[in-house]
Amino acid sequence: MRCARRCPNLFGGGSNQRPSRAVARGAKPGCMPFLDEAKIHVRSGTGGRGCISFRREKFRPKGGPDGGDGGRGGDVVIEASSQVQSLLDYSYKKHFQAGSGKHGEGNDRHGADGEDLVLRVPVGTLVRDAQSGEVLADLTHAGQRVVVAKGGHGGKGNARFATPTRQAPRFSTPPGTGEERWLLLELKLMADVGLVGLPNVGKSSLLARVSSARPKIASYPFTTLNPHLGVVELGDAERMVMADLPGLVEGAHKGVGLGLRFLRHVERTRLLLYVLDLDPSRERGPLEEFQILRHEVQMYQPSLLQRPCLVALNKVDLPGASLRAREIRKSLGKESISCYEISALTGQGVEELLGEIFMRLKNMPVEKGEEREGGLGG
Ligand SMILES: Nc1nc2c(ncn2[C@@H]2O[C@H](COP(=O)(O)OP(=O)(O)OP(=O)(O)O)[C@@H](O)[C@H]2O)c(=O)[nH]1
Ligand SMILES: [Mg+2]
Repeated sequence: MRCARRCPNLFGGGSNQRPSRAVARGAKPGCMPFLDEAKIHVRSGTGGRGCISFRREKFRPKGGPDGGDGGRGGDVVIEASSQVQSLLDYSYKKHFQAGSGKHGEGNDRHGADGEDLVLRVPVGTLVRDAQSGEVLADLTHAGQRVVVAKGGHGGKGNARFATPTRQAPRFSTPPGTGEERWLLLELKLMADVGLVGLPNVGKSSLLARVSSARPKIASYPFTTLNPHLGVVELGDAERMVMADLPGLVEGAHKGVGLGLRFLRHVERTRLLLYVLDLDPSRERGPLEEFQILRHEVQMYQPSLLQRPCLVALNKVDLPGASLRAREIRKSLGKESISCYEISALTGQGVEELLGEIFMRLKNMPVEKGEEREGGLGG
Protein backbone atom coordinates (compact mmCIF):
# COMPACT_ATOMS: atom_id res chain seq x y z
CA MET A 1 0.00 0.00 0.00
CA ARG A 2 1.66 3.20 -1.08
CA CYS A 3 0.47 6.36 0.46
CA ALA A 4 0.22 9.34 -1.57
CA ARG A 5 0.40 12.97 -2.34
CA ARG A 6 -1.61 15.78 -0.95
CA CYS A 7 -4.88 16.53 -2.67
CA PRO A 8 -4.69 19.67 -4.78
CA ASN A 9 -7.92 20.93 -3.28
CA LEU A 10 -7.87 23.13 -0.22
CA PHE A 11 -4.17 23.74 -0.09
CA GLY A 12 -2.28 26.79 -1.21
CA GLY A 13 -3.27 28.88 -4.21
CA GLY A 14 -6.24 31.19 -4.02
CA SER A 15 -5.93 34.86 -3.42
CA ASN A 16 -3.15 37.27 -2.58
CA GLN A 17 -5.49 39.39 -0.57
CA ARG A 18 -5.26 39.46 3.20
CA PRO A 19 -7.82 37.21 4.88
CA SER A 20 -10.46 39.01 6.87
CA ARG A 21 -10.45 38.38 10.61
CA ALA A 22 -13.73 36.50 10.43
CA VAL A 23 -12.62 33.95 7.89
CA ALA A 24 -9.12 33.63 9.16
CA ARG A 25 -10.44 32.39 12.50
CA GLY A 26 -8.81 29.07 13.23
CA ALA A 27 -6.28 29.42 10.46
CA LYS A 28 -2.62 28.95 11.18
CA PRO A 29 -0.25 31.70 10.07
CA GLY A 30 0.90 30.93 6.54
CA CYS A 31 -1.98 28.53 6.02
CA MET A 32 -4.75 29.44 3.60
CA PRO A 33 -8.02 29.80 5.48
CA PHE A 34 -10.98 27.84 4.21
CA LEU A 35 -14.43 29.19 3.48
CA ASP A 36 -17.31 27.07 2.26
CA GLU A 37 -20.18 29.59 2.11
CA ALA A 38 -20.54 32.98 0.51
CA LYS A 39 -23.28 35.39 -0.47
CA ILE A 40 -22.60 37.61 -3.46
CA HIS A 41 -24.45 40.09 -5.61
CA VAL A 42 -24.13 39.86 -9.38
CA ARG A 43 -25.25 42.26 -12.05
CA SER A 44 -24.96 41.70 -15.78
CA GLY A 45 -24.07 44.48 -18.19
CA THR A 46 -26.75 46.70 -19.70
CA GLY A 47 -27.00 46.83 -23.47
CA GLY A 48 -25.78 49.86 -25.41
CA ARG A 49 -28.31 52.32 -26.83
CA GLY A 50 -29.20 52.14 -30.51
CA CYS A 51 -28.18 55.29 -32.35
CA ILE A 52 -30.42 57.73 -34.24
CA SER A 53 -28.35 59.28 -36.96
CA PHE A 54 -28.61 60.37 -40.60
CA ARG A 55 -25.91 60.37 -43.19
CA ARG A 56 -24.66 63.85 -43.94
CA GLU A 57 -22.27 63.82 -46.84
CA LYS A 58 -21.33 66.22 -49.56
CA PHE A 59 -23.11 65.33 -52.79
CA ARG A 60 -25.38 62.87 -51.01
CA PRO A 61 -28.45 64.74 -50.01
CA LYS A 62 -30.89 62.81 -47.83
CA GLY A 63 -28.30 60.12 -47.16
CA GLY A 64 -30.77 58.13 -45.06
CA PRO A 65 -30.60 56.72 -41.54
CA ASP A 66 -27.24 55.26 -40.46
CA GLY A 67 -27.58 54.75 -36.67
CA GLY A 68 -25.91 51.51 -35.55
CA ASP A 69 -27.12 49.07 -32.90
CA GLY A 70 -25.89 49.12 -29.30
CA GLY A 71 -23.65 46.28 -28.10
CA ARG A 72 -24.93 43.43 -25.92
CA GLY A 73 -24.28 43.63 -22.18
CA GLY A 74 -21.89 41.05 -20.71
CA ASP A 75 -23.20 37.98 -18.85
CA VAL A 76 -22.11 36.95 -15.36
CA VAL A 77 -20.94 33.36 -15.51
CA ILE A 78 -19.94 31.06 -12.65
CA GLU A 79 -17.39 28.42 -13.57
CA ALA A 80 -16.05 25.48 -11.54
CA SER A 81 -12.28 25.36 -11.51
CA SER A 82 -9.89 22.89 -9.96
CA GLN A 83 -7.43 25.77 -9.44
CA VAL A 84 -9.69 27.34 -6.81
CA GLN A 85 -9.68 25.81 -3.34
CA SER A 86 -12.32 27.64 -1.34
CA LEU A 87 -14.83 30.46 -1.56
CA LEU A 88 -12.47 32.73 0.33
CA ASP A 89 -12.20 35.30 -2.46
CA TYR A 90 -15.91 35.98 -2.20
CA SER A 91 -15.64 37.07 1.40
CA TYR A 92 -13.60 40.14 0.43
CA LYS A 93 -15.60 41.32 -2.52
CA LYS A 94 -19.35 40.87 -2.65
CA HIS A 95 -20.52 42.83 -5.68
CA PHE A 96 -19.70 41.79 -9.21
CA GLN A 97 -20.71 43.45 -12.44
CA ALA A 98 -20.15 42.42 -16.03
CA GLY A 99 -19.25 44.98 -18.72
CA SER A 100 -21.94 47.08 -20.36
CA GLY A 101 -22.41 47.21 -24.12
CA LYS A 102 -21.22 50.33 -25.92
CA HIS A 103 -23.74 52.59 -27.62
CA GLY A 104 -24.25 52.41 -31.36
CA GLU A 105 -22.91 55.28 -33.44
CA GLY A 106 -23.58 57.00 -36.72
CA ASN A 107 -22.15 55.72 -39.98
CA ASP A 108 -23.67 52.30 -39.18
CA ARG A 109 -21.19 51.60 -36.42
CA HIS A 110 -22.38 49.00 -33.91
CA GLY A 111 -21.38 49.36 -30.27
CA ALA A 112 -18.97 46.75 -28.86
CA ASP A 113 -20.42 43.98 -26.70
CA GLY A 114 -19.79 44.20 -22.96
CA GLU A 115 -17.29 41.73 -21.52
CA ASP A 116 -18.63 38.65 -19.78
CA LEU A 117 -17.56 38.32 -16.17
CA VAL A 118 -16.44 34.81 -15.21
CA LEU A 119 -16.36 34.04 -11.49
CA ARG A 120 -14.35 30.94 -10.68
CA VAL A 121 -15.42 28.73 -7.80
CA PRO A 122 -14.17 25.37 -6.47
CA VAL A 123 -15.48 22.15 -7.97
CA GLY A 124 -18.41 21.01 -5.81
CA THR A 125 -20.04 24.44 -5.45
CA LEU A 126 -23.79 24.67 -5.32
CA VAL A 127 -25.18 27.95 -6.68
CA ARG A 128 -28.54 29.12 -5.31
CA ASP A 129 -30.70 32.17 -5.75
CA ALA A 130 -30.53 33.80 -2.32
CA GLN A 131 -34.11 35.03 -2.40
CA SER A 132 -36.00 31.98 -3.65
CA GLY A 133 -33.49 29.34 -2.56
CA GLU A 134 -33.76 27.79 -6.04
CA VAL A 135 -30.70 25.75 -7.04
CA LEU A 136 -29.34 27.31 -10.22
CA ALA A 137 -26.47 24.87 -10.66
CA ASP A 138 -24.48 22.18 -8.96
CA LEU A 139 -20.99 22.50 -10.38
CA THR A 140 -19.54 19.05 -9.90
CA HIS A 141 -16.80 19.00 -12.52
CA ALA A 142 -14.09 21.35 -13.63
CA GLY A 143 -15.04 23.61 -16.51
CA GLN A 144 -18.78 23.38 -15.84
CA ARG A 145 -20.40 26.82 -16.07
CA VAL A 146 -23.70 28.51 -15.52
CA VAL A 147 -24.92 31.94 -16.61
CA VAL A 148 -26.38 33.53 -13.49
CA ALA A 149 -27.19 36.95 -14.93
CA LYS A 150 -27.83 37.46 -18.62
CA GLY A 151 -26.58 40.65 -20.21
CA GLY A 152 -29.13 43.10 -21.62
CA HIS A 153 -29.59 43.15 -25.38
CA GLY A 154 -28.36 46.14 -27.38
CA GLY A 155 -30.89 48.70 -28.61
CA LYS A 156 -31.49 48.76 -32.35
CA GLY A 157 -30.29 51.80 -34.28
CA ASN A 158 -32.58 53.72 -36.61
CA ALA A 159 -30.89 52.28 -39.72
CA ARG A 160 -32.78 49.07 -38.95
CA PHE A 161 -36.16 50.68 -39.34
CA ALA A 162 -35.80 52.24 -42.77
CA THR A 163 -38.43 50.96 -45.20
CA PRO A 164 -39.50 52.23 -48.65
CA THR A 165 -42.41 54.05 -47.03
CA ARG A 166 -40.52 55.25 -43.92
CA GLN A 167 -37.23 56.45 -45.18
CA ALA A 168 -36.28 58.65 -42.21
CA PRO A 169 -37.15 56.83 -38.97
CA ARG A 170 -36.35 59.06 -36.01
CA PHE A 171 -36.32 56.39 -33.34
CA SER A 172 -34.30 53.49 -32.01
CA THR A 173 -35.32 50.73 -29.58
CA PRO A 174 -34.25 50.89 -25.93
CA PRO A 175 -31.52 48.54 -24.71
CA GLY A 176 -32.05 45.70 -22.21
CA THR A 177 -31.13 46.60 -18.65
CA GLY A 178 -29.59 43.24 -17.72
CA GLU A 179 -30.29 41.27 -14.57
CA GLU A 180 -29.15 41.40 -10.96
CA ARG A 181 -29.56 39.00 -8.08
CA TRP A 182 -28.07 37.83 -4.82
CA LEU A 183 -26.55 34.37 -4.91
CA LEU A 184 -25.62 31.89 -2.24
CA LEU A 185 -22.55 29.82 -2.98
CA GLU A 186 -22.16 26.67 -0.96
CA LEU A 187 -19.17 24.37 -1.30
CA LYS A 188 -19.66 20.67 -0.74
CA LEU A 189 -16.36 18.89 -1.04
CA MET A 190 -15.91 16.13 -3.56
CA ALA A 191 -14.37 13.17 -1.76
CA ASP A 192 -14.81 9.40 -1.95
CA VAL A 193 -14.63 8.74 1.78
CA GLY A 194 -15.62 11.02 4.65
CA LEU A 195 -14.23 10.57 8.16
CA VAL A 196 -16.88 11.09 10.80
CA GLY A 197 -16.05 10.95 14.49
CA LEU A 198 -16.08 12.68 17.85
CA PRO A 199 -13.23 15.10 18.54
CA ASN A 200 -9.82 13.71 19.46
CA VAL A 201 -10.46 10.16 18.22
CA GLY A 202 -7.68 10.25 15.64
CA LYS A 203 -9.36 11.23 12.33
CA SER A 204 -6.58 13.58 11.34
CA SER A 205 -3.97 11.07 12.47
CA LEU A 206 -5.54 8.51 10.14
CA LEU A 207 -5.58 10.91 7.18
CA ALA A 208 -1.96 11.84 7.86
CA ARG A 209 -0.98 8.17 7.99
CA VAL A 210 -2.59 7.18 4.70
CA SER A 211 -1.96 10.29 2.61
CA SER A 212 0.56 13.09 2.52
CA ALA A 213 -1.97 15.61 3.80
CA ARG A 214 -0.74 17.20 7.00
CA PRO A 215 -3.71 18.25 9.12
CA LYS A 216 -2.89 19.46 12.62
CA ILE A 217 -2.86 16.66 15.20
CA ALA A 218 -3.03 17.32 18.93
CA SER A 219 -4.36 15.77 22.10
CA TYR A 220 -7.18 18.25 22.61
CA PRO A 221 -10.64 18.39 21.02
CA PHE A 222 -11.40 20.53 17.97
CA THR A 223 -7.88 20.57 16.66
CA THR A 224 -9.35 20.40 13.17
CA LEU A 225 -11.54 23.40 12.42
CA ASN A 226 -11.78 23.04 8.65
CA PRO A 227 -12.12 20.06 6.34
CA HIS A 228 -8.93 18.57 4.89
CA LEU A 229 -8.58 16.37 1.87
CA GLY A 230 -5.93 13.79 1.14
CA VAL A 231 -5.32 11.45 -1.77
CA VAL A 232 -4.76 7.83 -0.83
CA GLU A 233 -3.13 5.57 -3.40
CA LEU A 234 -3.17 1.83 -3.77
CA GLY A 235 -0.23 0.85 -5.94
CA ASP A 236 0.01 2.95 -9.09
CA ALA A 237 -3.43 2.19 -10.39
CA GLU A 238 -5.97 3.15 -7.80
CA ARG A 239 -6.53 6.18 -5.68
CA MET A 240 -9.26 7.84 -3.73
CA VAL A 241 -9.87 11.13 -1.97
CA MET A 242 -10.43 11.06 1.79
CA ALA A 243 -11.95 13.97 3.72
CA ASP A 244 -11.12 14.65 7.37
CA LEU A 245 -13.84 16.74 8.98
CA PRO A 246 -13.96 18.63 12.27
CA GLY A 247 -15.26 16.47 15.15
CA LEU A 248 -18.95 16.11 15.93
CA VAL A 249 -20.23 16.19 19.49
CA GLU A 250 -23.47 15.17 21.15
CA GLY A 251 -26.04 17.89 20.53
CA ALA A 252 -24.25 19.22 17.44
CA HIS A 253 -27.66 19.51 15.76
CA LYS A 254 -28.53 22.09 18.43
CA GLY A 255 -25.36 24.00 17.65
CA VAL A 256 -23.10 22.41 20.29
CA GLY A 257 -19.41 22.39 19.33
CA LEU A 258 -19.01 23.33 15.70
CA GLY A 259 -22.57 22.24 14.91
CA LEU A 260 -23.48 20.13 11.90
CA ARG A 261 -22.52 22.47 9.10
CA PHE A 262 -19.42 20.47 8.19
CA LEU A 263 -21.55 17.41 7.50
CA ARG A 264 -22.43 19.00 4.18
CA HIS A 265 -18.99 17.82 3.07
CA VAL A 266 -19.93 14.18 3.49
CA GLU A 267 -23.14 14.56 1.48
CA ARG A 268 -21.29 13.73 -1.71
CA THR A 269 -18.95 11.09 -0.35
CA ARG A 270 -19.64 7.57 -1.46
CA LEU A 271 -18.62 5.96 1.80
CA LEU A 272 -18.68 7.13 5.41
CA LEU A 273 -15.93 5.95 7.71
CA TYR A 274 -16.96 6.32 11.35
CA VAL A 275 -13.83 6.63 13.49
CA LEU A 276 -14.35 5.55 17.10
CA ASP A 277 -11.97 5.68 20.04
CA LEU A 278 -10.92 2.53 21.92
CA ASP A 279 -8.99 4.45 24.59
CA PRO A 280 -10.04 2.72 27.87
CA SER A 281 -9.64 5.97 29.81
CA ARG A 282 -12.43 7.59 27.83
CA GLU A 283 -15.70 7.96 29.63
CA ARG A 284 -17.79 6.75 26.72
CA GLY A 285 -17.35 3.41 25.02
CA PRO A 286 -17.15 3.12 21.22
CA LEU A 287 -20.73 1.83 20.96
CA GLU A 288 -22.08 4.91 22.69
CA GLU A 289 -19.90 7.11 20.44
CA PHE A 290 -21.28 5.35 17.38
CA GLN A 291 -24.85 5.91 18.53
CA ILE A 292 -24.19 9.61 19.12
CA LEU A 293 -22.63 10.01 15.69
CA ARG A 294 -25.46 8.23 13.93
CA HIS A 295 -28.02 10.31 15.76
CA GLU A 296 -26.30 13.54 14.76
CA VAL A 297 -25.95 12.38 11.15
CA GLN A 298 -29.63 11.49 11.13
CA MET A 299 -30.57 14.90 12.52
CA TYR A 300 -28.61 16.47 9.69
CA GLN A 301 -30.00 14.34 6.88
CA PRO A 302 -31.76 11.01 7.52
CA SER A 303 -30.80 9.65 4.09
CA LEU A 304 -27.12 9.86 5.03
CA LEU A 305 -27.68 6.93 7.36
CA GLN A 306 -28.37 4.75 4.32
CA ARG A 307 -24.96 5.64 2.84
CA PRO A 308 -22.54 2.68 2.82
CA CYS A 309 -20.33 2.87 5.87
CA LEU A 310 -17.47 1.22 7.71
CA VAL A 311 -16.26 1.57 11.26
CA ALA A 312 -12.63 2.10 12.30
CA LEU A 313 -11.93 1.40 15.98
CA ASN A 314 -8.83 3.50 16.55
CA LYS A 315 -6.06 3.41 19.17
CA VAL A 316 -5.94 -0.37 19.41
CA ASP A 317 -2.29 0.01 20.42
CA LEU A 318 -3.36 1.21 23.89
CA PRO A 319 -3.38 -1.44 26.64
CA GLY A 320 -6.86 -2.85 27.22
CA ALA A 321 -8.21 -1.28 24.02
CA SER A 322 -9.23 -4.54 22.39
CA LEU A 323 -11.48 -5.37 25.35
CA ARG A 324 -13.42 -2.21 24.63
CA ALA A 325 -14.07 -3.38 21.10
CA ARG A 326 -16.07 -6.46 22.10
CA GLU A 327 -19.40 -4.84 22.80
CA ILE A 328 -19.47 -2.83 19.60
CA ARG A 329 -18.29 -5.73 17.48
CA LYS A 330 -21.30 -7.73 18.62
CA SER A 331 -23.69 -4.90 17.93
CA LEU A 332 -22.24 -4.05 14.49
CA GLY A 333 -22.21 -7.73 13.58
CA LYS A 334 -25.98 -7.76 13.90
CA GLU A 335 -26.27 -4.81 11.52
CA SER A 336 -23.69 -6.31 9.12
CA ILE A 337 -21.43 -3.27 9.40
CA SER A 338 -17.76 -4.17 8.99
CA CYS A 339 -15.42 -2.82 11.61
CA TYR A 340 -11.65 -2.73 11.79
CA GLU A 341 -9.41 -2.31 14.80
CA ILE A 342 -6.65 0.05 13.81
CA SER A 343 -3.97 2.28 15.19
CA ALA A 344 -3.39 5.47 13.27
CA LEU A 345 -0.31 5.91 15.43
CA THR A 346 1.47 2.62 14.67
CA GLY A 347 -0.27 1.72 11.42
CA GLN A 348 -1.66 -1.54 12.79
CA GLY A 349 -4.72 -2.69 10.83
CA VAL A 350 -4.69 0.34 8.55
CA GLU A 351 -3.72 -1.60 5.44
CA GLU A 352 -6.64 -4.02 5.86
CA LEU A 353 -9.03 -1.13 6.36
CA LEU A 354 -7.84 0.62 3.21
CA GLY A 355 -8.07 -2.64 1.26
CA GLU A 356 -11.74 -2.94 2.24
CA ILE A 357 -12.43 0.72 1.38
CA PHE A 358 -10.87 0.37 -2.07
CA MET A 359 -12.79 -2.83 -2.69
CA ARG A 360 -16.08 -1.21 -1.66
CA LEU A 361 -15.50 1.86 -3.80
CA LYS A 362 -14.57 -0.25 -6.78
CA ASN A 363 -17.81 -2.17 -6.55
CA MET A 364 -19.91 0.96 -6.30
CA PRO A 365 -21.36 2.42 -9.44
CA VAL A 366 -19.91 5.87 -10.21
CA GLU A 367 -22.70 8.18 -11.22
CA LYS A 368 -22.25 10.48 -14.18
CA GLY A 369 -20.41 13.65 -13.24
CA GLU A 370 -19.42 12.11 -9.92
CA GLU A 371 -15.83 11.26 -10.81
CA ARG A 372 -13.52 12.90 -8.33
CA GLU A 373 -10.51 14.81 -9.41
CA GLY A 374 -7.68 12.52 -8.44
CA GLY A 375 -10.37 10.08 -7.37
CA LEU A 376 -10.56 6.33 -7.69
CA GLY A 377 -8.63 5.41 -10.75
CA GLY A 378 -7.69 2.09 -12.29
N1 LIG B 1 -2.29 5.86 21.20
C1 LIG B 1 -2.83 6.37 20.12
N2 LIG B 1 -3.04 7.68 20.02
C2 LIG B 1 -3.59 8.15 18.89
C3 LIG B 1 -3.92 7.32 17.80
N3 LIG B 1 -4.46 8.10 16.82
C4 LIG B 1 -4.44 9.35 17.28
N4 LIG B 1 -3.92 9.40 18.52
C5 LIG B 1 -3.75 10.59 19.35
O1 LIG B 1 -5.02 11.14 19.62
C6 LIG B 1 -4.94 12.57 19.70
C7 LIG B 1 -5.96 13.17 18.77
O2 LIG B 1 -5.61 12.87 17.43
P1 LIG B 1 -6.20 13.71 16.22
O3 LIG B 1 -5.78 13.00 14.98
O4 LIG B 1 -5.84 15.15 16.32
O5 LIG B 1 -7.74 13.53 16.48
P2 LIG B 1 -8.97 14.15 15.67
O6 LIG B 1 -10.04 13.14 15.66
O7 LIG B 1 -8.51 14.64 14.33
O8 LIG B 1 -9.36 15.35 16.62
P3 LIG B 1 -10.18 16.69 16.24
O9 LIG B 1 -9.50 17.31 15.06
O10 LIG B 1 -10.06 17.51 17.46
O11 LIG B 1 -11.57 16.26 15.94
C8 LIG B 1 -3.52 12.92 19.34
O12 LIG B 1 -2.80 13.14 20.53
C9 LIG B 1 -3.00 11.68 18.63
O13 LIG B 1 -1.60 11.52 18.77
C10 LIG B 1 -3.68 5.93 17.92
O14 LIG B 1 -3.93 5.13 17.05
N5 LIG B 1 -3.13 5.52 19.10
MG1 LIG C 1 -8.47 16.50 13.56
